[in-house]
Formats: sequence, structure tokens, C-alpha cells
Amino acid sequence: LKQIAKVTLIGAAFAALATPASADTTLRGASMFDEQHAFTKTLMKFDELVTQYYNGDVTFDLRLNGELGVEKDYVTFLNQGVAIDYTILAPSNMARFAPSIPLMDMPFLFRDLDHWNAVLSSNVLAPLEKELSEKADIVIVGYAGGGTRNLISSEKIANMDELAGHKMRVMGAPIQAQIFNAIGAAPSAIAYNEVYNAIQTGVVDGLENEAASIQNLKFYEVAPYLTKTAHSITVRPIVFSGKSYRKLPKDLQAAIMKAGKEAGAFGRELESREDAIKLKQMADAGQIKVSEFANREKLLEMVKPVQDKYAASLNATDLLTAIRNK
Ligand code: MAV
Repeated sequence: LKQIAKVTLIGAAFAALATPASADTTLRGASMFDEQHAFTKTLMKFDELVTQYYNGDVTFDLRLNGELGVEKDYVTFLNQGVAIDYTILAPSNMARFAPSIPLMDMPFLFRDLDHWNAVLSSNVLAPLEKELSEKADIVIVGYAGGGTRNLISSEKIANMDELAGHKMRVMGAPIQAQIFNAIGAAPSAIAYNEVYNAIQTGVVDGLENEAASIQNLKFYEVAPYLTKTAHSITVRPIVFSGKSYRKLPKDLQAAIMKAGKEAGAFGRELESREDAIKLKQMADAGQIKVSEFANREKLLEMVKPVQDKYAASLNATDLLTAIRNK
């Protein structure tokens, strides 16, 4: 009997070594905003859903308020597999790693919310996801976004004349600067966490952004004039570092993919629904003064050749046509 007990004990010790009881995985996420922003709510929903769909132990450590920097930093972290495992990123902040990815969020790509919805509920963006995975080692697990971007500036910009030479901040992707150049503005790429100060000190007179972020980061304090150019409806992938993702057990990977799709849909519904509400809140509070842009159709005409040229340079003319035809 003694002998059997000893064998069993050794067996148990071996089993413990082979499958460490720990298996507790901690995944760190990052948001540039506080708990009120749709991105933070989307990431919190993602954490909750992964926990629900995964049978093992997983813990989330979501850092808010730009504690770990801005998207420009996050993309480098994800690529290198350091500091964070997941976040939400503007495609135009990933251009350095995958030149085609900003195609999915270039200005004037979507006609309206229906078009945007049709694109995001199809798999037409799959070639761009593939490029991002191969070149940047970043995995898209879902799509959030749904804010409408407008101009916001320290002076009123409501027509083509006022737009001419307007100094404005744009995101880092070259296509962003090309498009705003084409409509007569004077764009420069500035890191997001330096924009408030750049406006305050007159380096630029404004930026373009969506209601949720204008409200969360209080850009209206330095740029109270909002012009409804409605030039972008945001596409904001929920992204994972490939290096982190590959280390995870298969069933956790599956839970992440399922949760990513659902959290993305949750975030898109939330942000697109809240967009007009937030604009109204800021207008009612006297934080922003809203104007229409006199000749939006003209802007569309001016940017189309720039979009076409960019797509051609990436060998993505068919993809752009497919997106437009959705
Ligand atoms: C908004 O806060 C978001 O769309 C975010 O994803 C972008 O990075 C940011 O604007 C920006 O303009 O850089």
C-alpha cells in the first residue's frame, strides 16, 4: 500500500509539472480616453466577453487616459510585442507598418452610415487585414468606430475660401495629408497628444476629429468652431499583437476572435448613435459653434483623383472599386 501511495504521489507531481496549474494569463490593453469614451467602453466590453467565452483564467489590465501613450506608440508596442497586448487603432496611425491599411479610413471613402455598415459587415477589407498581419504582425479581431469626423478650429472655416491655407493637424498617414492638401488646406502630421498645445500656441489652427474624442479631450477649449464636413465615418479596428496572440491557448484565441467581433459591433452601434447626441451636448453647453460647409460636393470631386492615385500606387484599384460599390 505504501508503495502504491508513493507512485501516485510521484505521478501527481509529474502531472503538476507538465500542466502548470497557474495558466493564468494577463492581457494588457490601452485607451487614450477615460471611462466615458466609446473606445474604452468597447474595450471593457471586449474584456467582459472574452472572460465569458473562455473557460480558463484570464485577467485584463486595461490602462486608460493615455497612461501608456497614444496610438502612434501603441502601434509600435503591438508590432514589437511589448507593453500592451490589445487596443483600438485608427488605420491611419498604422501606415508606417502597413502602407495599404489607411485605405480603410481615408476621408470621403464612405457615402453614409449605410455604406459604412455594408462595408464593415462584408469581408471586402480582408486583403488589408492580411497585409497588416504579414507586415505589422497585428491581428484585427473586430471593428469599432462609427464617429463622423468634422473640422474643428480656432476660427470659423465654412467655405472653400476660408479653407484655403487653413493650418490643420492630420494623422500620420501620407494619404491624410494628400487629401487635405487637395482641398486647399495646409495639413501637418502632429502626434495626437500634442495637438491641443499646438492649437493653443498657434502652430496649427485646428484638427479634424469625431464628437466622442472632441468631447473627451476637450479640444473645443482651444478650437470651438466645428464645421460639418462629415468627411469620414471612422473605422477603428480592435487589434491584437500577433506576438502576444500566438502565445495564447487555442481556445483563448477563439474566445478573443468571437469577443472582438461582438465588442466591435457593440462599439459601432454605441458611437454612431451617440455622435449626434454629443455634438448637441457640446453645442447646448456653448462649447462649440456649429456651421455647415458651403460646398461639400466640391470637396468630394477634388479628393476622388487623390484616392484613385493612392489606390493605384498600392495595386488596390479593384479593392477601392469593391468598397465604393458596396
Ligand atoms: C480620435 O480620437 C480617434 O479616431 C483615434 O482613433 C485617432 O487616433 C485620433 O482621433 C486622431 O486623430 O489621431
